[in-house]
Amino acid sequence: MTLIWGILNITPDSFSDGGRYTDPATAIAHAHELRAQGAAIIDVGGESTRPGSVRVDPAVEQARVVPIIEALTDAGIATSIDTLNASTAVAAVRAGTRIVNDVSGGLADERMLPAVAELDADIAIGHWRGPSDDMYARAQYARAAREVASELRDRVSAAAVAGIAPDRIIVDPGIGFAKTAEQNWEVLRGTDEIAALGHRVLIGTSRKRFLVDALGTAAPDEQPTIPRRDLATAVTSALAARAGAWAVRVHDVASTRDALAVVGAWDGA
Ligand code: PMM
Repeated sequence: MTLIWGILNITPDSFSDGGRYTDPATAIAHAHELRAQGAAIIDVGGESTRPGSVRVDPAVEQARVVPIIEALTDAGIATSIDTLNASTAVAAVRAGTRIVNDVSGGLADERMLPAVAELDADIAIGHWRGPSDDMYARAQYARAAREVASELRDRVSAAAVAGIAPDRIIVDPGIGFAKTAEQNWEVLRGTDEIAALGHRVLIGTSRKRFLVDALGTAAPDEQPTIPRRDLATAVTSALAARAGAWAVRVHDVASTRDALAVVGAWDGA
């Protein structure tokens, strides 16, 4: 059964939920809600990676995430830490997190992989070609799924060289990171090539721009609203589950939980 990671962005500027959970009590309440809806892991982030976002001081990032992780750990809720910074990964694991989610796969901070090797933690390695502020300039592929798998393999090797055990590694094709809409679909279509790396596969499509492009507009003046993005997310998450994803990372846990339940019924699980 594919697991659900519920997103908790404690940032003023994430693209779909920026500013909603900057108050700790609100953030903790939202995590409990995501958990009750079926999230196995709450993915806590204190720095936005949205296109064009600017970097945050790691001290600011840690001040945002550490108290939340401590509170969720005390409440028995499993978390991951969505960060590019080794120092934040270390602080989060000390506060109780068991999974480091680095969308750059250790490329943004050269201390990340050696730091994780020292910790009692898993790592999700994302496919990444450079910082968010100019990542679309790097969206050049001849065969997107194959190149993403091959570049992920390089990062998995780097993690192994740093001393991270293979069964600690999760791979993520980084949907939306240095990829055009068509390239995102091509990578999703090639999920089996990512799974062939032999690690657990995590996929995050939630509310991303390429879904809006696929939906189009129903009426000339109709904007792609959050509920429409969440429906598209539930469908892509169900398809990712069929393609072998170990987990999907989403904002709206309830809709994806229902979609995964339908997949399970179809499969006779
Ligand atoms: N996408 C975002 C942030 N973190 N982590 C993983 N592992 N995979 C992703 O695709 C991913 C991520 C950007 O989305 P957000 O701003 O809505 O959190």
